[in-house]
Amino acid sequence: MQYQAEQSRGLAADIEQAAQVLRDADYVAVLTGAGVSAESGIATFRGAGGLWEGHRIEEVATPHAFQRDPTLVWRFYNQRRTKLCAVKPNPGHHALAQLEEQRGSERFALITQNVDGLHRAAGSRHVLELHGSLARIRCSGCGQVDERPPEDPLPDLPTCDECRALLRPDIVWFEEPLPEDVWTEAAECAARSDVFLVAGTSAVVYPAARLVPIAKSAGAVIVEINLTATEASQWVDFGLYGPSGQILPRLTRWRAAGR
Ligand code: BV8
Ligand code: ZN
Repeated sequence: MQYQAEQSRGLAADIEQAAQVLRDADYVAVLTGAGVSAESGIATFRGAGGLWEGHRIEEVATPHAFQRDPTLVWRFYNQRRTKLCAVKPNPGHHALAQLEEQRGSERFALITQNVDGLHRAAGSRHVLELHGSLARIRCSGCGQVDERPPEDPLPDLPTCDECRALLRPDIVWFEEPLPEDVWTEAAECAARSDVFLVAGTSAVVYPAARLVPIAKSAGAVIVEINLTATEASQWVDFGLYGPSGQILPRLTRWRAAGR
């Protein structure tokens, strides 16, 4: 227990120090990944030994997969949309929404790799969704994008009302470019941050993972919140290791005595 106590005393002191740096920051940017939704019950990508809800990524999350077997891909995405109906934001999502509330969205940016919409559901407003959203679909013919909340069931092969072409999830698959405007804004926010939080991501997917060195080389203090060290850890100043649903509320709510 002694070591455990020491470890938690170390963590408490690290959270306190990081929270002070965060409170004094001019501009804060945050990059989140699947780990911040884990405590809401959503499977992460690499937790299951490379299988994702029983599928290999190449089978369900690339343009070729969609060309090869659109029914399989839609079954996979409809299954994830259905799961979203039963999950809700956890204290980590709420902590980041409150941080934006406290700081104002002109001094804060939330950049997420997640497609589950839980940051918006928790009240975050300035959210840059690098990889799209399960709540939107896009026509593979005319490009029309529509909100289709996960509560709206979609058939196995939904088609466009305008041009009859096959609809696809408005998601960035592997080997597809990120939306230019979203990526550009995310890189600008990282480059102007003086504190950059990186939470719940293994930092293996590019170009999202590049936001950490972009922030670092612009002089930001990097704070990692994760269960373990990651590919981003080489740039980290404060490593806060534990569940993000417990650490983020402590990090954003901490107040020095008398303040
Ligand atoms: C691009 C949508 C170029 C899908 C996603 C060959 C050809 C082309 C490109 C490539 C190539 N080889 C490699 C690449 C680049 C590729 C890439 O990076 N591959 C990786 C796998 C090596 N990138 C791309 O393809 C990107 N596009 O490069 O285009 C281009 C340019 C011009 C023209 C044409 C092409 C597109 C990448 C986007 C892919 N789409 N999502 C969907 O969701 O359905 S990415 C997918 O991975 C999710 O968005 C996910 O968020 C993201 C990253 O994963 P993480 O979020 O980090 O999740 P992971 O499970 O890995 O980790 C979870 C972490 O949480 C862990 O660290 C764990 O410890 C922690 N954790 C768990 N529980 C908790 C916790 N932490 C705290 N608390 C907890 N409770
Ligand atoms: Zn269309």
